Amino acid sequence: MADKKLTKQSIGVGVAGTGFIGPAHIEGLRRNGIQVLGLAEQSKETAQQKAAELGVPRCYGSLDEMLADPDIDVVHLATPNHLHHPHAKAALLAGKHVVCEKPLAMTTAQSGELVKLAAEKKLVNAVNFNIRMYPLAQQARSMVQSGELGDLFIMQGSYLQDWLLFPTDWNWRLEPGLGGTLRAVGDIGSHWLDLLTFITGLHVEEVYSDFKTFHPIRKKPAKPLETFTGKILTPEDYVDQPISTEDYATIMLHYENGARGVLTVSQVSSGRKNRLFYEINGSKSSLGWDSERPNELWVGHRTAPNQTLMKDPSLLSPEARSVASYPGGHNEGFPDTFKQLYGKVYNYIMAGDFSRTPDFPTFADGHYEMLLCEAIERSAREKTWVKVK
Ligand code: SOE
Repeated sequence: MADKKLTKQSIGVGVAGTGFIGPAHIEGLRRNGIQVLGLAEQSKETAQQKAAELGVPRCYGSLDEMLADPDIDVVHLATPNHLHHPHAKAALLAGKHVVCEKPLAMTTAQSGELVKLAAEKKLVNAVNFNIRMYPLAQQARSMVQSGELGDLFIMQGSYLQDWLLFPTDWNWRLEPGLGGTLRAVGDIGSHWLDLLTFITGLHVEEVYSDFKTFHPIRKKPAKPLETFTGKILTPEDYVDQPISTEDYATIMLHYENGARGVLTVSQVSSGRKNRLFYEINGSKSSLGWDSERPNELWVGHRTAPNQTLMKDPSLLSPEARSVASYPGGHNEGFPDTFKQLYGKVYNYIMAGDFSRTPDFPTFADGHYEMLLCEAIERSAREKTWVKVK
């Protein structure tokens, strides 16, 4: 692979996992002019069926089969969480660049190992923190970094969903063996925490968290379900399943500059489909953003009227403009963030200079998120402030 000149025409991309998020990876790649060569599933039959549905030329009945294909240069891991570490490790050892879904691993020992291995192998590594790629997330970062907000005082907000509201709602993420011992925090809280660190450049020093599992027993359907599809199932053939992971969390955050934060995360908030909200208050002004209205950024002032900045490339910083493909009034949303993320990752891969600082989230960011989540989980258990390692 080292000698092969990687271009959009020649690069070989393989995607493992075709549930809710694998097809979003495939669409994001194709919108960059990058063709997906193959996809891997748990069995050859499923892989064949999904490859036919998604128009992907090659299919593999296992990750190992995909890794053995010399034409595959980059591997996307869109599999359940417990497979991220073994699959990313195997892909790096096979000399492939890796784009992995979050969380990067099940433990910090595993995520730390992946950071080290990727550096040793000099391979490109990315974690799918796609929310950074909304144009107005990049704009918020530019505004904070250029000092428009002044000193940062307070970061607060929430990430709320309702797809696990009913005790009959089921998904693999509810099983710690597959999803990890953190659920709402690992799945969606991690996006909020990553976004706020991306925008502000500040890391969290210590945390205090409170968790609640409103449904300690859920009804598990007999057949496996893809994410979000449980809402349209008829409730039949369920079995009782004890639940140990959190439906809800509120986390107090002490950031490194003395800024304070508080985040509420829930997967049981009716009406909130997939809403990440944040507000940042600084000594000069404030910013607020809601992922369900992603093309509007609220700017709060004390001595002037508040503003709403609508996404319009002509009004954005160069960084934000680089991830806005359409003129003002032409809304960009969730699928566009995948396109923008892979645009950056593949430009970096094809440019071939891996000494350059990546302009996308890497395994190091995925590992930091794991350290933070570990502290959050410990705090909820021990009911005390916990320092992030
Ligand atoms: C499910 O909760 C999920 O698909 C997350 O895994 C994603 O990261 C988020 O974007 C939407 O919700």
